[in-house]
Amino acid sequence: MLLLALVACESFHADPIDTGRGRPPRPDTGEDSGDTGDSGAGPSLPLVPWPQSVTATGGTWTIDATVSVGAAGLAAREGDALAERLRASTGFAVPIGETGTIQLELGGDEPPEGYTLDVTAEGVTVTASDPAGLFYGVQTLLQLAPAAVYGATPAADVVWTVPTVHVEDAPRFGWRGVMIDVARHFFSVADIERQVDVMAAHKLNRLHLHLSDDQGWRIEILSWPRLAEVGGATEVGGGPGGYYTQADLEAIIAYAEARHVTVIPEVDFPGHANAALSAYAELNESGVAAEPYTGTPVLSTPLWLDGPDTRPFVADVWRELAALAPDTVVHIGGDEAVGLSAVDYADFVEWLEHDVAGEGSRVVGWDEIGGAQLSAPFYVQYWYDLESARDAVAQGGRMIASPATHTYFDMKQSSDAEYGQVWAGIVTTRTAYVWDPVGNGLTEETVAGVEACLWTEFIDDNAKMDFMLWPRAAATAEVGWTTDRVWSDFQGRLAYDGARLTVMGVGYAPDPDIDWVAP
Ligand code: TNX
Repeated sequence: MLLLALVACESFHADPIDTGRGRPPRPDTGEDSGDTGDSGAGPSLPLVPWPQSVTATGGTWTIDATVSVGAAGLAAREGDALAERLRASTGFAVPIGETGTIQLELGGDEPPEGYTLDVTAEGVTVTASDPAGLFYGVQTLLQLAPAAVYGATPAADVVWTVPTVHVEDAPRFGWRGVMIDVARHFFSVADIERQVDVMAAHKLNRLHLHLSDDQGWRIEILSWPRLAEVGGATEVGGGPGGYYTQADLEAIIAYAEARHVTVIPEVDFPGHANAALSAYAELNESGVAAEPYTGTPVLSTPLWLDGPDTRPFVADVWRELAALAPDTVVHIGGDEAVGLSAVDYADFVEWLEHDVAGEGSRVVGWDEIGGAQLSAPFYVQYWYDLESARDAVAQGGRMIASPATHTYFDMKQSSDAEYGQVWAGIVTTRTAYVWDPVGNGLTEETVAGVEACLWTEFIDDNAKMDFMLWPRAAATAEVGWTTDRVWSDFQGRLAYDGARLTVMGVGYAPDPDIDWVAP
């Protein structure tokens, strides 16, 4: 079964550029949902993702020069971030102390990441049981304010009116991710942190970095320095590539963590290993280092599994990577190991999961890992082969839903788009929104969440990254957060998200389904 999936991948990837041929339609995990037609009612409030429960109470509160933030103890970090945002955009002093006109309180009984937000004519209270909940309450408050609140410098002539509301909110899923492939094209620390800001404003909380592939190796490994030095020195198209030092990755992790985004690093083995093979001759059966690969079609050169240095090498890489991200899940890759037998593939994945990662450590693997014998806890990331993903879930894994047909944002958004893939179809904002990760035997409990994936064979700068990620990742954010969804309602609210994205400097794709609002 695994082999069949690999064969299907290989034949498909033999012709990956925009033909749309040769690809069997893949099942989604669930039925279409979130589309009950046009409700006719415009959005009451411009919130994305939509909270679980919102009551508009009909009044207004205004942020003015008297605004202050109250936040103590563990809430202080969230308070500081809010005060900083308000200072930057409004120019007000925004003092922070124990009490303020915006009060952030821990100690509520809200679920994890949940919050209660009250905006009254007098001021604002956010309560939560954890700092992430406070952070999300603050994000909702910011979305209720004029979009200029996201500005980097004080906006003149803005009346900072906020509607009064009572919001009770918590996410449907704990895993609301975006994957960025920094291997096919390299993106700097600043480029990544910029996307983290936009993600966090949409309550997305996982940043999965695809750090190695055939075309490049992007993370410094001290015990195997040529990986970064040689494997990192190229990318698709033959550009200079680049890599993160370990300090760089630690900086990204800290930046993201301050915004309640957990970084999930991935080194992709046993397939997609050409960059590693180009850095070290001894990892090749021929004894000669592989030629660097800079093409766009998926190559997926596998590791030489019988090589005497191969497993020690993989174990070293794993150890260093896991040490960089000590409290989180590490992604072991495992996709498209073209040319390996199902037995050899399973043997490698089992060794990596059992012997290297070790009991109790949480790993994620692409859906092909369902062909191995795995031990929970682990996650399986469904992108293509639902049967294999289900095999993994049957072994106690939880699923991260990334069906290519709805979450692969390297797909074109219209047939006349200048660049992008089409093998999983045209993925419009509506396509990214109208699906559900639960269904077809997968329950709310077995699904950990959702992840949007940005493969970068055709994406080589920030303008393209913005255009491909936004607004589609906002749709993913709502799929991951909101239980009851209605496309026509989202359409209306997303229009206002356009104003926010513009203020944040994000060049989003102006999907013609949306009546975009200017800031
Ligand atoms: C499949 S998804 C891949 C990637 C490609 C992508 C292009 C997955 C686990 N493998 O290597 O970049 O398709 O759409």
